[in-house]
Amino acid sequence: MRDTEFSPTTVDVEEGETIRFLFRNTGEVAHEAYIGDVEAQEDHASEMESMGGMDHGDDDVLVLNPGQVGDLTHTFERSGQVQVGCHQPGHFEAGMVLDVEVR
Ligand SMILES: [Cu+2]
Repeated sequence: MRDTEFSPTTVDVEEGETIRFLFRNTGEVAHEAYIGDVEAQEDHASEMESMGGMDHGDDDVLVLNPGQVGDLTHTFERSGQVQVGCHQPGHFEAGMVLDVEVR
């Protein structure tokens, strides 16, 4: 995670594959990683707004402060487009998204 992008910005996975994503926040502000399809990203964005930037009780989300390291494990059940988005205010809109192509 950088301010404000993921590196890399795309990754290919196989349908049915379980991936452990390792994140390191090398930026100077907090960043988030939320795994979901495009619709889920929109739902999560409005959830974040209504909850004042907090999201609890979701397994597929991680927030890292500058310098922190963390991981998320996710199984990609279906082929298609999935995204890992950062929904700290303005980041997703600025293009802070990792596109996951499930083949
Ligand atoms: Cu961010």
